[in-house]
Amino acid sequence: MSNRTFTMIKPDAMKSGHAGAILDRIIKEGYKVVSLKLTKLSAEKAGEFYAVHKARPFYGELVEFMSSGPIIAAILEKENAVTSFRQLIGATNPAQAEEGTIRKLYAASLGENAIHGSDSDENAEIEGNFFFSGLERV
Ligand code: 3AN
Repeated sequence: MSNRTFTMIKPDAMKSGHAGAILDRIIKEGYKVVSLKLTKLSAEKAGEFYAVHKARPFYGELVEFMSSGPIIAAILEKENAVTSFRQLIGATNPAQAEEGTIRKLYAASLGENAIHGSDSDENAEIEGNFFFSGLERV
């Protein structure tokens, strides 16, 4: 079990001005920020990041949305990080997310759901490597 996960604050939450509140919540929940950057994905890079979803009907929409504006990417550290962070962000569909979760508080829809959290230790590693070099980690 790894103690690191990867997250992105998505373009909808950046646009609605919730990035600060979301980062504050993450830190207050005890996650240590290992890496952090503000960036904007090209459609090509967003497509690469979500390549596992290529066959899904929402892939085009997802790539367009994720390249529509700036995002904040981060690697986070806490015991049992992947599982605990998925609980903190809540269900993929904010309508089904539990009260108090980040998606319940800040996400508007299934497609535009405010925040990403890796779904496995293996993907946390792959996704963190997608955005950050060794020099960009503390
Ligand atoms: P999660 O981000 O909760 O792990 P995944 O991996 O199933 O969810 O989906 C990746 C992203 O694709 C979601 N965060 C969401 O933005 C988008 N997505 C998933 N399902 C749909 C859908 N049915 N329609 C539109 N977008 C979707």
